[in-house]
Amino acid sequence: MVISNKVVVVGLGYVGLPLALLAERKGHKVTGVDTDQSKIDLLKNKKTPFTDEMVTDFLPASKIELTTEFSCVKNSEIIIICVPTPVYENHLPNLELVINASTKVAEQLQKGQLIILESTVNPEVSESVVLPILEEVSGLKGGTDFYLAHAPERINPGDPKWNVENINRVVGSFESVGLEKAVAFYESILTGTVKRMGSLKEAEAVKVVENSFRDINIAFVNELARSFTRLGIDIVNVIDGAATKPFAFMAHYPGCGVGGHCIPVDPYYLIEHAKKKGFDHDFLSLARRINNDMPHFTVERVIEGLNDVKMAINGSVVTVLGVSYKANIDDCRESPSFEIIKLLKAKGAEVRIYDPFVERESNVTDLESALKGANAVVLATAHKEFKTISPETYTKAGVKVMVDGRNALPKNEIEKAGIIYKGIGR
Ligand code: SAJ
Repeated sequence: MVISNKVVVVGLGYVGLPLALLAERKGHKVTGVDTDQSKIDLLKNKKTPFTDEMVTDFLPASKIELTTEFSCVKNSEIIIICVPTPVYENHLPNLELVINASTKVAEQLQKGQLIILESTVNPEVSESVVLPILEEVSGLKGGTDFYLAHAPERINPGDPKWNVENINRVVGSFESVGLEKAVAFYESILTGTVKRMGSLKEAEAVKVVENSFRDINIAFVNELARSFTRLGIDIVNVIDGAATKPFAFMAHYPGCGVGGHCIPVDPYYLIEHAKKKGFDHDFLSLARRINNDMPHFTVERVIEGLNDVKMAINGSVVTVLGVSYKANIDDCRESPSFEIIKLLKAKGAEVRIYDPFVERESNVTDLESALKGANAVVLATAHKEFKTISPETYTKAGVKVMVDGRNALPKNEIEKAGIIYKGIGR
């Protein structure tokens, strides 16, 4: 059954924009709302402030309405909130954008409308923060006058295989009418499956659990990397070996740190929420500490490498290649590169920064000037361009030490070129 709804998507970032374009392609009448006028102007000119294949493919032909005004909510049927939920310095969840968006939507709320929150939040936010705002500001009753569901976003930036259309989703609500309306909407746009959860809290918990699962697994191999450095065992080879086991093992790989707007953030939502209920997630907190300490371990590797060539880090020129939090995208939120740069500078190094995807954070404009005269190089992001640099390029530039923060480079070839190689666990 083909359904066509009037849909408003609030927040046109990595999550909202691909979703808005997909809903349009599947026959819905879509309006995109964003409070950032410059982003709206950019999108009206068919440009996007970030890299995403689906957006690049479908934005040019799209006819979605684009506005900063929430008045469009009035005559819509489904409103989907996709605003960021970062953490404060103390890692507590920052719900300001969710609260602002919910309030603006509530001011326009009409009977019969369905609101779906896609932003990642800790359990209970939908029912204890969003629902009360919607009811108090609109004067309407949730579950009878309007409906609320939570469908945590699962966008994976830069993933060539999994996209907003084919990724399976979960949906939860506090009553069955809203749940079924939300399930019907997602089933009308997705080729992936849609799983009904038992409550708003269960749907919220799915997201923080799946990302905490990833964080603890990365922490596991990061701890192994530090241990195997002392044991003289190549952790990457060992993980690849373990990965030949066809069941009960899922490979994760050590690195110079864990960045992004999901993995290093979402576990804190669970940690802080459970703490308020009297439970301390010792294990999740330890995993966060292990992962947050990888930039420090990476800088230790720089110091060791320079020591091997009888140089001090103080006064050395160290080039950091990569600021994005993961390869071949321009997103540098929570990137470990920033901590690595800070630690290197604190040790007295002159730090050069080069990332072809993130010019605004680079202090050199090309690879040649990034490498020329550098004593040591840290590969912090495994961008395609960096993986094809020949060892000779480094030796010609005078580089003595290579710290491979993503274990992405040919260790033997680099060592054969007479450069000290330090990996993360190899
Ligand atoms: N990282 C490691 N070792 C690993 C995997 C990742 O150090 O084995 C680091 C990355 O370098 C990066 C950070 O962790 O700095 C996060 O990497 P990520 O691959 O998890 O990328 P994200 O943040 O884009 O995570 C998304 C998440 N998707 C959603 O939240 C919707 C996550 O749930 C996915 O598991 C992940 O993509 C994925 O599988 O690629």
